[in-house]
Amino acid sequence: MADIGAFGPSLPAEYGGGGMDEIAYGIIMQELERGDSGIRSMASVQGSLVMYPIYRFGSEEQKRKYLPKLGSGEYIGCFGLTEPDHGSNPNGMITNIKDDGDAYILNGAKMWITNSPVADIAVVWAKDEEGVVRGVIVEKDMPGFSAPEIHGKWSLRASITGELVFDNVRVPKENVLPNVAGLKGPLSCLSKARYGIAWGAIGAALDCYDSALRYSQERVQFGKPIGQFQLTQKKLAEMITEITKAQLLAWRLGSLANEGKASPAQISMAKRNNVHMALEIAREARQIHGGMGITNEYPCMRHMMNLETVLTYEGTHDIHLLITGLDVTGLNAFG
Ligand code: TGC
Ligand code: FAD
Repeated sequence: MADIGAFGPSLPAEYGGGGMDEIAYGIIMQELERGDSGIRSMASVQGSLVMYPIYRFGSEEQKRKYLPKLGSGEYIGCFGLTEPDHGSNPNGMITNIKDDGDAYILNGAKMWITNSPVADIAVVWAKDEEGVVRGVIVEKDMPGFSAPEIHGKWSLRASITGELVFDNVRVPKENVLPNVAGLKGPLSCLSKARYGIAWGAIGAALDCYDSALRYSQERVQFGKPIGQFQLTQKKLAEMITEITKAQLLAWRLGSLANEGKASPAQISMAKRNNVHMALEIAREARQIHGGMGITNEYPCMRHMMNLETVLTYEGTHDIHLLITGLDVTGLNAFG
C-alpha cells in the first residue's frame, strides 16, 4: 500500500504522502475496499487520521520525524478519539492531560481503535486542564501505555482493533500538536477520512455487483441462466444504477474537495448515502447467489458484515442524518 501511495494519497510527497489529488485518493480507497473494508480501513487510518493531523496541525519537527516513516509503512499509526462511554459524542471525553513541567501526564482510555495493537504511534485526543481538546502523539514504548486487542468481531476481521489505555503516561510537550485546539481538530481529520469512505464503500458494492452479475450468467435454473429472469435483471439494473449515482456523488464531492470547497455536511451526506447503498447491494447480491451466497466462496457476506462496521464508524448512519438535518434546518438535534 505504501508503494502505491495509499498512505496519505493527497498529502504532499515531500512529507511521505502520494502527492495526488482528492479524486485519485478516492479511487484508491474504492479499489482497496473492493478487496476488503478492513484493508481500506488500514489506509484510511494511516493516511487521513494519523498522517493528516500531523501534517495539518503538527510542528515541522513532528512532520519530519513521523510522516516519511508513516508514508513508507515503516511506522503504523492509530487514532484515538472514541472512548468506552463516549462514541457519538466525543466532546464528552474524559481522557485528559495534566501539565507536569516539560511533559504532560496522560490518563484515560480509548475504545474501538483500528490498528492500535500493532501501532508504533497513536494520535490521541485528550482534554487539557481547561477542558480544551488537544492532540498528542503517544509512542508505543512510553511507560504506562498499553493497547490490548479486542476479540470476537464478526465484522472487519481483516483489520485489527483494540483499546488504548493510559495510566499516568508521561508525554513530552514536544509531542503535542501545536496548531490546533478544540474538537474541530479530530473532526476535521474525520472529514478527510469520511470522504475516503464515501468512495471506499463503492468498491465493496462493485465487488458484490460483479460477483452477482457473473453468477447470474452462469447459474442455470428452469433451463435458463437466472440472469434471464426479469426479477434478477431488476436487481442488477438497480444495483448498477445506485452504484453510478454514488460514484457521481463522490466524484462531484472530490471536485469540490480539490477546490477546498467540500463542506463537512456534504461529506456526511455522501458517507451516509454511499455506505447504506453498499450494504443494500451486498444484501441483494447475496440473494442472487442463493445458498452459495452465504459461503466464503463468494465475497458478498464478508462485505455485508464489514459494511455493518462502516455504517457505524466515522459517525453512525443516524449521526450523519442529524448532521444533514442541522444543515438543512439550521436546528441542532445535538443540544
Ligand atoms: P460541534 O459543536 O458541532 O463542533 C465542534 C467544532 O468542530 C467543528 N466541526 C468540524 N470541523 C471539521 N470537520 C467536521 N466534520 C466538523 N464537524 C464539526 C465545528 O465547526 C466546531 O468548530 P468551532 O471552531 O466552532 O469550535 O460539536 P458537537 O460536540 O456538537 O458534535 C457534533 C457531532 C455529533 C456531529 C460530532 O461529535 C460527531 O461527528 N460525532 C461522531 C463521532 C465520530 O464520527 N467518531 C469517529 C471516531 S474515529 C473512527 O471511527 C475511525 S474508524 C477508522 C477506520 O478504521 O477506517
Ligand atoms: P453510540 O454512540 O453509543 O451509539 C449507539 C447508537 O445510538 C447508534 O445507533 C447511534 O446512532 C445512536 N445515537 C447516539 N447518539 C444519538 C443521537 N444524538 N440521536 C440519535 N441516535 C443516537 N474510533 C476511533 O476513535 N478510532 C478508530 O480507529 C476507530 N475504529 C473503529 C473500528 C471498528 C471496527 C469499530 C466498530 C469502531 C471504531 N471506532 C473508532 C469507533 C466508532 O467511531 C464508534 O463505534 C462510533 O462513533 C459510534 O460510537 P459507539 O459505538 O459508542 O455508539
